[in-house]
Amino acid sequence: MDHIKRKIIEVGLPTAKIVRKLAKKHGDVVTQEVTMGQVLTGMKGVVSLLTCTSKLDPEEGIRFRGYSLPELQELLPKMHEGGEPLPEAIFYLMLTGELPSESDAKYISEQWALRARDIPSHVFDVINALPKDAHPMIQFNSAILAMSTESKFRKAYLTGMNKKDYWDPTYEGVMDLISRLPRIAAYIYRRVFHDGKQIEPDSSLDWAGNLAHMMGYDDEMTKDLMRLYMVIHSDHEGGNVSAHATHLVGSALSNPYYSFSAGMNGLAGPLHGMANQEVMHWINKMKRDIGVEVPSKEQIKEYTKQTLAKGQVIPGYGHAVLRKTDPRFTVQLDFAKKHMPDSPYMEVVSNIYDVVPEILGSIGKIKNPWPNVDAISGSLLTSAGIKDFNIYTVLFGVSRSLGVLTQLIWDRLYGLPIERPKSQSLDYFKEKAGIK
Ligand code: HAX
Repeated sequence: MDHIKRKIIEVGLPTAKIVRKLAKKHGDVVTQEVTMGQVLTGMKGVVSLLTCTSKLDPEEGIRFRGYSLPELQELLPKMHEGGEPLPEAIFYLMLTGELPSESDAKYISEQWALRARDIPSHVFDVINALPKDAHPMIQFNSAILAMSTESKFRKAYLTGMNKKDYWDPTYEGVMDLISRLPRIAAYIYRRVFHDGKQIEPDSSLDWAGNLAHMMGYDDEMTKDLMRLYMVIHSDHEGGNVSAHATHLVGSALSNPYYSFSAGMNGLAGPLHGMANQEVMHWINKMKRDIGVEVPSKEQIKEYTKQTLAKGQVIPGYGHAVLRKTDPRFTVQLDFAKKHMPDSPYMEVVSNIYDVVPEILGSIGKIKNPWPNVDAISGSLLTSAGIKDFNIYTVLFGVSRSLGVLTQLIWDRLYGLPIERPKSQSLDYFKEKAGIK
Protein backbone atom coordinates (compact mmCIF):
# COMPACT_ATOMS: atom_id res chain seq x y z
CA MET A 1 0.00 0.00 0.00
CA ASP A 2 1.41 3.44 -0.92
CA HIS A 3 1.92 6.13 1.70
CA ILE A 4 -0.92 8.28 0.35
CA LYS A 5 -3.41 5.49 0.89
CA ARG A 6 -2.05 4.98 4.40
CA LYS A 7 -2.54 8.70 5.01
CA ILE A 8 -6.13 8.52 3.69
CA ILE A 9 -6.86 5.68 6.11
CA GLU A 10 -5.25 7.54 9.01
CA VAL A 11 -7.18 10.77 8.38
CA GLY A 12 -10.27 9.46 6.62
CA LEU A 13 -11.54 6.59 8.71
CA PRO A 14 -11.94 8.50 12.01
CA THR A 15 -13.65 11.31 10.08
CA ALA A 16 -15.98 8.81 8.41
CA LYS A 17 -16.98 7.54 11.86
CA ILE A 18 -17.97 11.07 12.89
CA VAL A 19 -20.08 11.48 9.75
CA ARG A 20 -21.91 8.21 10.40
CA LYS A 21 -22.48 9.21 14.03
CA LEU A 22 -23.88 12.62 13.03
CA ALA A 23 -26.23 11.06 10.49
CA LYS A 24 -27.46 8.28 12.83
CA LYS A 25 -27.47 9.84 16.31
CA HIS A 26 -28.11 13.49 15.44
CA GLY A 27 -30.23 12.96 12.36
CA ASP A 28 -33.15 15.03 13.68
CA VAL A 29 -31.10 18.20 14.35
CA VAL A 30 -32.55 21.09 12.33
CA THR A 31 -29.65 22.78 10.54
CA GLN A 32 -31.45 25.47 8.57
CA GLU A 33 -34.77 26.84 7.42
CA VAL A 34 -35.22 26.88 3.66
CA THR A 35 -37.34 29.46 1.86
CA MET A 36 -39.38 29.07 -1.29
CA GLY A 37 -37.17 31.72 -2.92
CA GLN A 38 -34.12 29.55 -2.33
CA VAL A 39 -35.74 26.46 -3.77
CA LEU A 40 -37.02 28.26 -6.86
CA THR A 41 -33.79 30.14 -7.61
CA GLY A 42 -31.32 27.29 -7.80
CA MET A 43 -31.15 26.30 -4.11
CA LYS A 44 -28.72 29.15 -3.40
CA GLY A 45 -27.48 29.05 0.16
CA VAL A 46 -29.21 25.76 0.98
CA VAL A 47 -26.69 23.75 2.98
CA SER A 48 -27.23 20.27 1.61
CA LEU A 49 -23.78 18.91 0.81
CA LEU A 50 -20.80 17.76 2.84
CA THR A 51 -17.48 18.83 1.27
CA CYS A 52 -14.15 19.39 3.01
CA THR A 53 -11.73 19.99 0.13
CA SER A 54 -12.45 23.73 -0.12
CA LYS A 55 -14.79 26.39 1.20
CA LEU A 56 -16.12 29.47 -0.57
CA ASP A 57 -16.67 32.65 1.40
CA PRO A 58 -18.85 35.21 -0.44
CA GLU A 59 -16.59 38.12 0.54
CA GLU A 60 -13.16 36.50 0.64
CA GLY A 61 -13.37 33.79 -2.02
CA ILE A 62 -12.03 30.29 -2.03
CA ARG A 63 -9.90 28.58 0.64
CA PHE A 64 -8.49 25.12 0.07
CA ARG A 65 -8.45 23.19 3.36
CA GLY A 66 -8.29 26.56 5.08
CA TYR A 67 -5.59 28.14 2.88
CA SER A 68 -6.19 31.11 0.56
CA LEU A 69 -4.68 31.16 -2.92
CA PRO A 70 -1.91 33.69 -2.05
CA GLU A 71 -1.01 31.53 0.97
CA LEU A 72 -0.80 28.45 -1.22
CA GLN A 73 1.40 30.30 -3.71
CA GLU A 74 3.82 30.71 -0.80
CA LEU A 75 3.43 27.34 0.90
CA LEU A 76 3.01 24.66 -1.75
CA PRO A 77 6.00 22.93 -3.40
CA LYS A 78 7.00 24.33 -6.79
CA MET A 79 8.93 23.13 -9.81
CA HIS A 80 11.45 25.93 -9.36
CA GLU A 81 12.26 28.84 -7.05
CA GLY A 82 9.85 31.75 -7.57
CA GLY A 83 7.52 29.65 -9.74
CA GLU A 84 3.85 28.75 -9.32
CA PRO A 85 2.69 25.89 -7.06
CA LEU A 86 2.35 22.38 -8.43
CA PRO A 87 -1.20 21.03 -9.01
CA GLU A 88 0.10 17.75 -7.56
CA ALA A 89 0.58 19.63 -4.30
CA ILE A 90 -2.94 21.05 -4.10
CA PHE A 91 -4.31 17.59 -4.92
CA TYR A 92 -2.38 16.16 -1.95
CA LEU A 93 -3.64 18.97 0.27
CA MET A 94 -7.27 18.46 -0.73
CA LEU A 95 -6.98 14.69 -0.38
CA THR A 96 -5.24 14.49 2.99
CA GLY A 97 -5.92 17.88 4.58
CA GLU A 98 -2.18 18.42 5.07
CA LEU A 99 0.40 20.48 3.22
CA PRO A 100 2.62 18.17 1.16
CA SER A 101 6.39 17.96 1.36
CA GLU A 102 8.45 18.28 -1.83
CA SER A 103 8.72 14.50 -1.93
CA ASP A 104 4.93 14.01 -1.53
CA ALA A 105 4.34 16.23 -4.57
CA LYS A 106 7.10 14.46 -6.49
CA TYR A 107 5.62 11.07 -5.62
CA ILE A 108 2.25 12.09 -7.09
CA SER A 109 3.96 13.50 -10.19
CA GLU A 110 5.76 10.20 -10.72
CA GLN A 111 2.61 8.18 -10.09
CA TRP A 112 0.67 10.20 -12.65
CA ALA A 113 3.47 9.97 -15.23
CA LEU A 114 3.52 6.19 -14.73
CA ARG A 115 -0.26 5.73 -14.89
CA ALA A 116 -0.59 7.98 -17.98
CA ARG A 117 1.53 5.61 -20.06
CA ASP A 118 -1.13 3.01 -20.82
CA ILE A 119 -4.06 4.90 -22.26
CA PRO A 120 -5.88 2.24 -24.32
CA SER A 121 -5.77 2.85 -28.07
CA HIS A 122 -9.58 2.73 -28.38
CA VAL A 123 -9.73 6.04 -26.47
CA PHE A 124 -7.86 7.76 -29.31
CA ASP A 125 -10.01 5.85 -31.85
CA VAL A 126 -13.11 7.29 -30.21
CA ILE A 127 -11.69 10.82 -30.45
CA ASN A 128 -10.63 10.25 -34.06
CA ALA A 129 -14.12 9.01 -34.96
CA LEU A 130 -15.53 12.46 -34.15
CA PRO A 131 -15.43 15.29 -36.68
CA LYS A 132 -12.48 17.59 -36.09
CA ASP A 133 -14.83 20.51 -35.68
CA ALA A 134 -16.80 18.78 -32.89
CA HIS A 135 -16.30 21.06 -29.90
CA PRO A 136 -13.23 19.98 -27.90
CA MET A 137 -15.48 19.39 -24.86
CA ILE A 138 -17.41 16.77 -26.86
CA GLN A 139 -14.14 15.07 -27.75
CA PHE A 140 -12.83 15.36 -24.17
CA ASN A 141 -15.95 13.91 -22.60
CA SER A 142 -16.19 11.11 -25.17
CA ALA A 143 -12.60 10.16 -24.29
CA ILE A 144 -13.41 10.18 -20.57
CA LEU A 145 -16.34 7.83 -21.10
CA ALA A 146 -14.24 5.63 -23.40
CA MET A 147 -11.64 5.31 -20.64
CA SER A 148 -14.25 3.86 -18.28
CA THR A 149 -13.58 0.43 -19.82
CA GLU A 150 -10.53 0.57 -17.53
CA SER A 151 -12.52 1.30 -14.37
CA LYS A 152 -10.91 -0.38 -11.36
CA PHE A 153 -13.95 0.52 -9.26
CA ARG A 154 -16.28 -1.40 -11.55
CA LYS A 155 -13.98 -4.43 -11.62
CA ALA A 156 -13.66 -4.45 -7.83
CA TYR A 157 -17.42 -3.95 -7.39
CA LEU A 158 -18.19 -6.93 -9.62
CA THR A 159 -16.00 -9.14 -7.44
CA GLY A 160 -18.35 -8.31 -4.55
CA MET A 161 -16.57 -6.00 -2.16
CA ASN A 162 -17.34 -4.62 1.30
CA LYS A 163 -18.87 -1.12 1.07
CA LYS A 164 -16.34 0.14 3.64
CA ASP A 165 -13.64 -0.41 0.99
CA TYR A 166 -15.29 1.45 -1.89
CA TRP A 167 -12.92 4.38 -1.46
CA ASP A 168 -9.89 2.23 -2.35
CA PRO A 169 -10.66 1.31 -6.00
CA THR A 170 -12.20 4.79 -6.31
CA TYR A 171 -8.82 6.26 -5.35
CA GLU A 172 -7.09 3.97 -7.86
CA GLY A 173 -9.51 4.97 -10.62
CA VAL A 174 -9.19 8.65 -9.75
CA MET A 175 -5.39 8.48 -9.90
CA ASP A 176 -5.57 6.74 -13.31
CA LEU A 177 -8.11 9.19 -14.66
CA ILE A 178 -6.36 12.36 -13.50
CA SER A 179 -3.01 11.10 -14.77
CA ARG A 180 -4.38 10.69 -18.30
CA LEU A 181 -6.26 13.94 -18.75
CA PRO A 182 -3.30 16.11 -19.88
CA ARG A 183 -2.44 13.59 -22.62
CA ILE A 184 -6.09 13.49 -23.76
CA ALA A 185 -6.47 17.29 -23.68
CA ALA A 186 -3.21 17.85 -25.57
CA TYR A 187 -4.14 15.16 -28.10
CA ILE A 188 -7.45 16.93 -28.83
CA TYR A 189 -5.73 20.32 -28.99
CA ARG A 190 -3.10 19.14 -31.49
CA ARG A 191 -5.72 17.21 -33.48
CA VAL A 192 -8.03 20.19 -33.85
CA PHE A 193 -5.62 23.11 -34.05
CA HIS A 194 -2.26 21.70 -35.22
CA ASP A 195 -3.07 19.26 -38.03
CA GLY A 196 -2.88 16.28 -35.69
CA LYS A 197 0.91 16.63 -35.22
CA GLN A 198 1.23 15.10 -31.76
CA ILE A 199 4.02 15.74 -29.25
CA GLU A 200 5.19 12.93 -26.98
CA PRO A 201 5.13 13.50 -23.20
CA ASP A 202 8.40 14.42 -21.46
CA SER A 203 8.83 12.16 -18.43
CA SER A 204 11.06 14.71 -16.68
CA LEU A 205 8.16 17.16 -16.46
CA ASP A 206 5.38 17.58 -13.90
CA TRP A 207 1.68 17.03 -14.75
CA ALA A 208 0.85 20.61 -15.82
CA GLY A 209 4.28 21.34 -17.32
CA ASN A 210 3.82 18.26 -19.46
CA LEU A 211 0.41 19.44 -20.59
CA ALA A 212 1.92 22.74 -21.81
CA HIS A 213 4.75 20.78 -23.45
CA MET A 214 2.41 18.32 -25.23
CA MET A 215 0.29 21.23 -26.45
CA GLY A 216 3.44 22.71 -27.99
CA TYR A 217 4.43 25.35 -25.41
CA ASP A 218 7.86 24.78 -23.96
CA ASP A 219 8.79 28.14 -22.48
CA GLU A 220 8.95 28.26 -18.68
CA MET A 221 6.44 31.10 -18.37
CA THR A 222 3.66 29.15 -20.14
CA LYS A 223 4.42 26.05 -18.09
CA ASP A 224 4.13 28.14 -14.95
CA LEU A 225 0.90 29.68 -16.20
CA MET A 226 -0.46 26.16 -16.76
CA ARG A 227 0.50 25.19 -13.18
CA LEU A 228 -1.24 28.28 -11.83
CA TYR A 229 -4.29 27.70 -14.05
CA MET A 230 -4.56 24.07 -12.88
CA VAL A 231 -4.31 25.09 -9.22
CA ILE A 232 -6.83 27.92 -9.23
CA HIS A 233 -9.54 26.08 -11.20
CA SER A 234 -9.20 22.83 -9.26
CA ASP A 235 -12.04 23.18 -6.74
CA HIS A 236 -14.80 25.58 -5.67
CA GLU A 237 -16.66 23.84 -2.85
CA GLY A 238 -19.27 21.14 -3.50
CA GLY A 239 -22.30 22.98 -4.85
CA ASN A 240 -21.01 24.33 -8.17
CA VAL A 241 -22.46 22.52 -11.19
CA SER A 242 -19.41 20.40 -12.07
CA ALA A 243 -18.75 19.33 -8.47
CA HIS A 244 -22.39 18.70 -7.65
CA ALA A 245 -23.00 16.73 -10.86
CA THR A 246 -19.93 14.56 -10.19
CA HIS A 247 -21.11 13.97 -6.63
CA LEU A 248 -24.72 13.27 -7.62
CA VAL A 249 -23.83 10.70 -10.27
CA GLY A 250 -21.16 9.22 -8.00
CA SER A 251 -23.79 8.76 -5.29
CA ALA A 252 -25.33 6.01 -7.47
CA LEU A 253 -21.93 4.26 -7.18
CA SER A 254 -21.22 5.06 -10.82
CA ASN A 255 -17.50 4.71 -11.43
CA PRO A 256 -15.18 7.77 -11.37
CA TYR A 257 -15.23 8.06 -15.18
CA TYR A 258 -19.05 8.22 -15.38
CA SER A 259 -19.17 10.58 -12.43
CA PHE A 260 -16.52 12.95 -13.77
CA SER A 261 -18.08 12.87 -17.22
CA ALA A 262 -21.34 14.13 -15.68
CA GLY A 263 -19.41 16.99 -14.07
CA MET A 264 -17.79 17.83 -17.39
CA ASN A 265 -21.16 17.99 -19.14
CA GLY A 266 -22.09 20.66 -16.60
CA LEU A 267 -18.78 22.48 -17.00
CA ALA A 268 -19.52 22.75 -20.73
CA GLY A 269 -22.45 25.13 -20.03
CA PRO A 270 -21.89 28.83 -20.85
CA LEU A 271 -22.95 29.90 -17.35
CA HIS A 272 -20.25 27.66 -15.82
CA GLY A 273 -16.88 26.63 -17.30
CA MET A 274 -17.68 27.52 -20.89
CA ALA A 275 -17.88 31.14 -19.71
CA ASN A 276 -14.09 31.33 -20.23
CA GLN A 277 -14.68 30.86 -23.94
CA GLU A 278 -17.76 33.10 -23.99
CA VAL A 279 -15.65 35.94 -22.58
CA MET A 280 -13.28 35.66 -25.55
CA HIS A 281 -16.23 35.62 -27.97
CA TRP A 282 -17.62 38.74 -26.36
CA ILE A 283 -14.30 40.62 -26.30
CA ASN A 284 -13.41 39.66 -29.87
CA LYS A 285 -16.84 40.57 -31.18
CA MET A 286 -16.66 43.91 -29.37
CA LYS A 287 -13.25 44.59 -30.95
CA ARG A 288 -14.55 43.65 -34.40
CA ASP A 289 -17.77 45.66 -34.07
CA ILE A 290 -15.95 48.76 -32.81
CA GLY A 291 -13.01 48.25 -35.16
CA VAL A 292 -10.15 48.73 -32.66
CA GLU A 293 -7.65 46.43 -30.91
CA VAL A 294 -8.12 48.02 -27.49
CA PRO A 295 -11.56 49.60 -27.00
CA SER A 296 -11.62 52.64 -24.71
CA LYS A 297 -13.54 52.60 -21.43
CA GLU A 298 -16.26 54.75 -23.01
CA GLN A 299 -16.62 52.32 -25.91
CA ILE A 300 -16.78 49.35 -23.51
CA LYS A 301 -19.48 51.08 -21.45
CA GLU A 302 -21.59 51.61 -24.55
CA TYR A 303 -21.03 48.02 -25.77
CA THR A 304 -21.87 46.57 -22.34
CA LYS A 305 -25.17 48.47 -22.30
CA GLN A 306 -25.98 47.22 -25.82
CA THR A 307 -25.28 43.61 -24.76
CA LEU A 308 -27.53 43.96 -21.72
CA ALA A 309 -30.27 45.62 -23.79
CA LYS A 310 -30.31 42.50 -25.98
CA GLY A 311 -31.13 40.41 -22.90
CA GLN A 312 -27.69 38.78 -22.78
CA VAL A 313 -25.31 38.34 -19.86
CA ILE A 314 -21.84 39.88 -19.63
CA PRO A 315 -19.71 36.74 -19.46
CA GLY A 316 -17.04 36.57 -16.77
CA TYR A 317 -19.05 38.77 -14.39
CA GLY A 318 -21.36 37.72 -11.57
CA HIS A 319 -21.38 34.66 -9.34
CA ALA A 320 -23.88 32.49 -7.52
CA VAL A 321 -21.95 32.74 -4.22
CA LEU A 322 -19.19 35.38 -4.47
CA ARG A 323 -20.00 39.00 -3.68
CA LYS A 324 -16.56 40.53 -4.36
CA THR A 325 -13.87 40.28 -7.05
CA ASP A 326 -12.90 36.62 -7.34
CA PRO A 327 -9.39 36.06 -5.87
CA ARG A 328 -8.82 33.69 -8.79
CA PHE A 329 -9.22 36.77 -11.02
CA THR A 330 -6.75 38.71 -8.89
CA VAL A 331 -3.98 36.10 -8.86
CA GLN A 332 -4.22 35.87 -12.64
CA LEU A 333 -4.07 39.67 -12.94
CA ASP A 334 -0.93 39.62 -10.77
CA PHE A 335 0.61 36.93 -12.99
CA ALA A 336 -0.16 39.06 -16.07
CA LYS A 337 1.35 42.20 -14.52
CA LYS A 338 4.52 40.27 -13.73
CA HIS A 339 4.96 38.32 -16.96
CA MET A 340 3.10 40.15 -19.72
CA PRO A 341 2.72 43.83 -18.73
CA ASP A 342 2.37 44.99 -22.35
CA SER A 343 -0.29 42.54 -23.52
CA PRO A 344 -3.11 44.38 -25.35
CA TYR A 345 -5.50 41.61 -24.19
CA MET A 346 -4.73 42.42 -20.59
CA GLU A 347 -5.32 46.12 -21.27
CA VAL A 348 -8.80 45.23 -22.53
CA VAL A 349 -9.43 43.05 -19.44
CA SER A 350 -8.38 45.97 -17.22
CA ASN A 351 -10.57 48.45 -19.07
CA ILE A 352 -13.55 46.11 -18.76
CA TYR A 353 -12.85 45.66 -15.03
CA ASP A 354 -12.84 49.46 -14.63
CA VAL A 355 -16.30 50.01 -16.11
CA VAL A 356 -18.46 46.87 -16.09
CA PRO A 357 -19.05 46.42 -12.32
CA GLU A 358 -20.55 49.90 -12.02
CA ILE A 359 -22.95 49.27 -14.91
CA LEU A 360 -24.01 45.85 -13.61
CA GLY A 361 -24.35 47.25 -10.08
CA SER A 362 -26.60 50.05 -11.30
CA ILE A 363 -29.16 47.55 -12.69
CA GLY A 364 -30.05 46.52 -9.14
CA LYS A 365 -30.99 42.89 -9.63
CA ILE A 366 -27.48 41.45 -10.18
CA LYS A 367 -26.23 40.19 -6.82
CA ASN A 368 -22.54 40.28 -7.74
CA PRO A 369 -21.31 42.80 -10.33
CA TRP A 370 -17.65 41.75 -9.91
CA PRO A 371 -15.45 39.61 -12.18
CA ASN A 372 -15.12 35.86 -11.70
CA VAL A 373 -12.26 33.56 -12.70
CA ASP A 374 -13.37 33.46 -16.34
CA ALA A 375 -13.16 37.22 -16.92
CA ILE A 376 -9.41 36.99 -17.37
CA SER A 377 -8.27 33.37 -17.84
CA GLY A 378 -8.78 33.30 -21.62
CA SER A 379 -6.99 36.61 -22.17
CA LEU A 380 -4.08 35.31 -20.12
CA LEU A 381 -3.84 32.10 -22.16
CA THR A 382 -4.17 34.10 -25.38
CA SER A 383 -1.37 36.44 -24.27
CA ALA A 384 0.80 33.37 -23.59
CA GLY A 385 0.23 32.24 -27.19
CA ILE A 386 -2.59 29.67 -26.64
CA LYS A 387 -5.01 31.53 -28.88
CA ASP A 388 -7.45 28.76 -29.87
CA PHE A 389 -10.01 29.49 -27.25
CA ASN A 390 -12.29 26.50 -27.92
CA ILE A 391 -9.79 24.49 -25.88
CA TYR A 392 -10.13 26.66 -22.76
CA THR A 393 -13.02 24.77 -21.15
CA VAL A 394 -11.14 21.50 -21.67
CA LEU A 395 -8.20 22.99 -19.73
CA PHE A 396 -10.64 24.03 -17.02
CA GLY A 397 -11.93 20.44 -17.00
CA VAL A 398 -8.45 18.95 -16.62
CA SER A 399 -7.95 21.16 -13.58
CA ARG A 400 -11.42 20.56 -12.09
CA SER A 401 -10.71 16.81 -11.98
CA LEU A 402 -8.39 17.45 -9.02
CA GLY A 403 -11.12 18.78 -6.76
CA VAL A 404 -14.26 16.96 -7.80
CA LEU A 405 -12.58 13.56 -7.90
CA THR A 406 -10.98 14.13 -4.50
CA GLN A 407 -14.49 14.92 -3.30
CA LEU A 408 -15.65 11.61 -4.79
CA ILE A 409 -13.00 9.67 -2.84
CA TRP A 410 -14.19 11.42 0.33
CA ASP A 411 -17.85 10.72 -0.49
CA ARG A 412 -16.94 7.03 -0.53
CA LEU A 413 -14.86 7.28 2.63
CA TYR A 414 -17.79 8.92 4.40
CA GLY A 415 -20.08 6.22 3.01
CA LEU A 416 -22.55 8.84 1.75
CA PRO A 417 -25.72 7.24 0.39
CA ILE A 418 -27.51 7.81 -2.89
CA GLU A 419 -28.72 11.40 -3.24
CA ARG A 420 -32.46 11.81 -3.63
CA PRO A 421 -34.03 15.20 -2.88
CA LYS A 422 -37.81 15.57 -2.98
CA SER A 423 -39.57 17.41 -5.77
CA GLN A 424 -43.09 18.82 -5.67
CA SER A 425 -45.61 20.07 -8.21
CA LEU A 426 -46.52 23.74 -8.68
CA ASP A 427 -49.70 23.16 -6.62
CA TYR A 428 -47.54 22.46 -3.56
CA PHE A 429 -45.70 25.77 -3.87
CA LYS A 430 -48.89 27.72 -4.64
CA GLU A 431 -50.56 26.21 -1.60
CA LYS A 432 -47.58 27.04 0.63
CA ALA A 433 -47.72 30.64 -0.59
CA GLY A 434 -51.52 30.81 -0.15
CA ILE A 435 -52.12 31.45 -3.87
CA LYS A 436 -55.21 29.96 -5.55
N1 HAX B 1 -24.69 39.93 -16.89
C1 HAX B 1 -26.00 40.21 -17.00
N2 HAX B 1 -26.94 39.79 -16.15
C2 HAX B 1 -26.53 39.08 -15.09
C3 HAX B 1 -25.18 38.78 -14.87
C4 HAX B 1 -24.24 39.21 -15.84
N3 HAX B 1 -22.94 38.92 -15.75
N4 HAX B 1 -25.08 38.06 -13.73
C5 HAX B 1 -26.33 37.92 -13.25
N5 HAX B 1 -27.21 38.52 -14.08
C6 HAX B 1 -28.66 38.53 -13.96
C7 HAX B 1 -29.23 37.12 -13.99
O1 HAX B 1 -29.29 36.62 -15.31
C8 HAX B 1 -30.54 37.31 -13.28
O2 HAX B 1 -31.41 37.90 -14.21
P1 HAX B 1 -33.02 37.57 -14.15
O3 HAX B 1 -33.49 37.94 -12.78
O4 HAX B 1 -33.58 38.42 -15.25
O5 HAX B 1 -33.15 36.10 -14.43
C9 HAX B 1 -30.22 38.37 -12.22
O6 HAX B 1 -29.04 39.06 -12.70
C10 HAX B 1 -29.93 37.79 -10.85
O7 HAX B 1 -28.89 36.84 -10.98
P2 HAX B 1 -27.89 36.54 -9.76
O8 HAX B 1 -28.72 36.00 -8.64
O9 HAX B 1 -27.04 37.72 -9.52
O10 HAX B 1 -26.95 35.43 -10.40
P3 HAX B 1 -27.18 33.85 -10.44
O11 HAX B 1 -26.68 33.29 -9.16
O12 HAX B 1 -28.54 33.49 -10.86
O13 HAX B 1 -26.19 33.45 -11.63
C11 HAX B 1 -24.16 33.47 -12.84
C12 HAX B 1 -24.80 33.45 -11.45
C13 HAX B 1 -22.66 33.25 -12.70
C14 HAX B 1 -24.74 32.31 -13.67
C15 HAX B 1 -24.48 34.82 -13.50
O14 HAX B 1 -23.86 35.85 -12.74
C16 HAX B 1 -24.02 34.90 -14.94
O15 HAX B 1 -24.79 34.51 -15.83
N6 HAX B 1 -22.78 35.42 -15.20
C17 HAX B 1 -22.22 35.42 -16.56
C18 HAX B 1 -21.73 34.04 -16.95
C19 HAX B 1 -20.47 33.67 -16.18
O16 HAX B 1 -19.53 34.44 -16.08
N7 HAX B 1 -20.44 32.45 -15.65
C20 HAX B 1 -19.25 31.91 -14.93
C21 HAX B 1 -19.44 31.92 -13.41
C22 HAX B 1 -18.25 31.36 -12.68
C23 HAX B 1 -18.09 29.93 -12.98
O17 HAX B 1 -18.89 29.07 -12.63
N8 HAX B 1 -17.08 29.60 -13.69
O18 HAX B 1 -16.92 28.36 -14.11
